[in-house]
Amino acid sequence: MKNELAKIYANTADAITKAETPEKIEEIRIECLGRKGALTAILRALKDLTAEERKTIGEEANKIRQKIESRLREKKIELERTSRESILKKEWIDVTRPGKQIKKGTLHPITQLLREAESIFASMGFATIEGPEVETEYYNFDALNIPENHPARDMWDTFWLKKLDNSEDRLLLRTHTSPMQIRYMESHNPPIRIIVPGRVYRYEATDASHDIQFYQLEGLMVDKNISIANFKAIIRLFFSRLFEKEITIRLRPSFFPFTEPSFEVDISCIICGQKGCSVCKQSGWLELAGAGMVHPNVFKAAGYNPKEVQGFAFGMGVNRIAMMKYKIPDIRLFHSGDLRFLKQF
Ligand code: YSA
Repeated sequence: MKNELAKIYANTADAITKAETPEKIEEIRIECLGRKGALTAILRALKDLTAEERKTIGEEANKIRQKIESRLREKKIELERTSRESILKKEWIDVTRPGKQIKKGTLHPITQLLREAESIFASMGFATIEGPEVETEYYNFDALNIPENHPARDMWDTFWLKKLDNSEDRLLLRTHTSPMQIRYMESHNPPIRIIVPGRVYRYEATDASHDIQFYQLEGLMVDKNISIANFKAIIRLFFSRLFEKEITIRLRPSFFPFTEPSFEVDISCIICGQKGCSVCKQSGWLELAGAGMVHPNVFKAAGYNPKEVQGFAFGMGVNRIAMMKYKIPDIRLFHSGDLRFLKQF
């Protein structure tokens, strides 16, 4: 038995020396000292020996067990330390290394222009509100004094939508931001000073200055004594601040069913300084908005008494203003998704 004990110790010590992981150490411990381990078997067999043998073999077996236990402990500590070190080595991060530069995107030119426009109007006391892009026929046309079969509807042909319920009103993609004049006046009393930026849709052929979806910026000011002079002052100040230079305004007579009188708003050409160029078609003027004094029928539709209030309204084509400001030659570039275009802003 003594020989057997010496063999068990030699084999186990050898295995411990060669072990490379803490898991291997546990395996060796079970093989030697576990319930069915080699040394455990010898300790169990002691009872069958004589008293004399039991004493000497027992003492020897216990000594070997203690030695093996202490070698297992030491080796396990050593292996755990080295494996921690190797993990640290593997996962080491050089915190002083310069990071990878994350490419920053930029705001779309239309968003940039709208933010600037909103802040200029806010400085003149105008609140910014938004409205639905899916509109009813009533708000887009009827309430704006454009009844069914009115020839003005041809100017604003659009995309009609299928109705989801049994409501009377037909649905469409709004052709302008003007419906928000009615919606806002229905739920607010004068004085009113609002702008309504938003996307609008038209069913028409596209070219360099016409798209089927674009942005408009509606404006509405209503109070007791509002005149065209107020409009002219505000719009001139707006364009001068936006283009960062003195701008001259020209109001040209026009027609909109929801304003009386109505006019187109031209600004002095900022590209050529009114000398004449291809952008202003040699005229020295650029048309950027439609406007007018709010029609009495529009006030009536919104529940106001037209004898008590007056106001002006306007609708600017935001894309065309952005084209002027950033010198963009084709309106379709805004929706092209072309990064070479977008990266310039
Ligand atoms: C008029 C009077 C008011 O009291 C209030 C608003 C208005 C404007 C009116 N609602 C309207 O939509 N007029 S408009 O059809 O002439 O469009 C206004 C501006 O939108 C134009 O001056 C132009 O700058 C732009 N626009 C029109 N069609 C466009 C377009 N921009 C790009 N693509 C198109 N297809």
